[in-house]
Amino acid sequence: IFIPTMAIRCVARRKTLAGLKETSSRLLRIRGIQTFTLPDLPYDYGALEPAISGEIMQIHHQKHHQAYVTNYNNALEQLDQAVNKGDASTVVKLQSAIKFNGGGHVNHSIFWKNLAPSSEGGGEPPKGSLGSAIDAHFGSLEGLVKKMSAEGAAVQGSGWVWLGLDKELKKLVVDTTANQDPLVTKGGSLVPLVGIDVWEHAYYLQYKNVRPEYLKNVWKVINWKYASEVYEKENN
Ligand code: MN3
Repeated sequence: IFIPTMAIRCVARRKTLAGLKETSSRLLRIRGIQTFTLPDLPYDYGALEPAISGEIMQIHHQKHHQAYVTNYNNALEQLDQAVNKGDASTVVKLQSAIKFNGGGHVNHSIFWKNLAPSSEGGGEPPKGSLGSAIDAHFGSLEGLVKKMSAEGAAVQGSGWVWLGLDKELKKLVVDTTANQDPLVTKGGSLVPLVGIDVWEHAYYLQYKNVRPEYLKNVWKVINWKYASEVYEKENN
């Protein structure tokens, strides 16, 4: 009599557990976690040559950026589960992976738009209000390029150098960030106009350890038209 009762209890408990699992996964599907996808490049991998090689662009986009997207989505899925379980400690633990991989996705999505083949206007100096603002803040475009190249070369380890607009102060700023920190980590009113990736993976295959040489050539494919559009939209 004892043994069958145990067996029935076990089956009943298993059913309840299975039921719970099913319910929670259905809830997850209903809530539908928003995932991110790798954006297409607006040009061919080889289109930025000779400034940036096709090999660098392909690996940078398909491997590096894809890894940030994949790891960001994984971290967000884990965050969703931790929040649902009320696991406060795991929620906090996930923050660094979210900042790093989410920042990597945000920054690279901007970076691809900051570049353009010279046949499509890459390297052509900015006109209009951004051009005037650059002259007013940095003396000339040459002055800005010199400043950003020097600050980008001086970033220790991996990071980014940025031209940004401070929306509150209505002025242009040059700043750097470490790792994959987006510009907004330096101030909530900062909007990125041009971000240059100074991680080794952005230049090493072509320029080896000579980061200043990469920073000299990258300006030949900077998309000032895109930066001008963002500036005109945000500077109001
Ligand atoms: Mn990169």
